[in-house]
Amino acid sequence: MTEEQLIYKFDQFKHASAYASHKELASGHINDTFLVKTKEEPYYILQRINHEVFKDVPGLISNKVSVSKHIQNKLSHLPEEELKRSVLTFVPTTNGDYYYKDDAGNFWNVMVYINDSVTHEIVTAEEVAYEGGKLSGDFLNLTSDFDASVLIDVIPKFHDMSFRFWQFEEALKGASGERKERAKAYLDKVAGLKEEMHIIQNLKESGKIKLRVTHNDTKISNALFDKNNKGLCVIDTDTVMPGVVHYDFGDAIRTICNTAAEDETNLDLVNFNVAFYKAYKKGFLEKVESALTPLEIETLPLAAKTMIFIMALRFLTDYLNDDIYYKTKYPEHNLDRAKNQFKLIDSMVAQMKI
Ligand code: GN1
Ligand code: MG
Repeated sequence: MTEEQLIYKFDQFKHASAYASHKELASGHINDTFLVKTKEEPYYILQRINHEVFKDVPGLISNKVSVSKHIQNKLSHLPEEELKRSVLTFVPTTNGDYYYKDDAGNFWNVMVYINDSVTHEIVTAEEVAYEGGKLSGDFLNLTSDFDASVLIDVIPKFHDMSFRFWQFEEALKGASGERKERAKAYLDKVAGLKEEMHIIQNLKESGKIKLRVTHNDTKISNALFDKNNKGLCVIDTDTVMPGVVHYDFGDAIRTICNTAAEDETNLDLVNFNVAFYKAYKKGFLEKVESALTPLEIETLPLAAKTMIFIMALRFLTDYLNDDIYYKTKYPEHNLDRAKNQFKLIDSMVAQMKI
């Protein structure tokens, strides 16, 4: 895309001052994201939503805009500057929609950029784990009175274990001999964990744990911090939809407690940090404990194991499918991600005795 094309897309939205420059932010695996600097602040985030992955983009936009508005209302007592740093602000187009569909059929949306913020791909300070826990706990807390029935399922069965197993088994049937061979060492592991990895789903289906509004992609790089490690806001609310508390707790732990990046290939560097687990859990429960049942709290360690596993399974499935879902930088990238997550499970199990 040329700069001119990008500016054209950006100019469909009601931004406060003129375009100055942009750069791509390449950390997501699905969408294309750009930081757009304007002549004056605020700056903006321009994003192309991948409509191959997200089949109902207008529904997705409506989900995240209404959840943001709900949180803004709940935080309306805050001074304006603080409010703008505590929740995402979506920018409408000149016709008042919150997305623009271009002639090629791509969907775009714009958010106000939160200045002087940092993200962490890997956590190195316990305080970040604790603050991260407060952020995702507070997200659940602030959305606990949101009417989840108005939300669409942006990706049906997103964290549904049986569905992910079905996709894995289908991928295995169609995989090339070479990829199947390379994935072989992990097949027994997947089979061996199958029953345990369905426990949370079974509790959900039996109604023993309740559905609430969940973020569903709480990896730590989806949280903004200030320069003093204080949590500001959760971002990337594309997958906001009804879910269980375990999804948000588990996916955050998956990334916060990994001593390396999710695609680190030196597995000696991949270990589960128990101190960060405790710090995250403390922050999380401070914000949301009163809304949780004893059963939900009891099953949080299992949630962590389950969410690490589901990502391992999804990466492995995409590898077997010749990388049709996640962006990859080299041919074995998805397999490396899967190996990394399996190592993280081993390290967690060894230390937490789960
Ligand atoms: C994807 O695109 P990104 O990086 O926000 C994925 C998440 C995974 C994550 C792994 C819609 O998120 O479920 O946890 O990669 N999102 C979707 O890093 O599949
Ligand atoms: Mg995401």
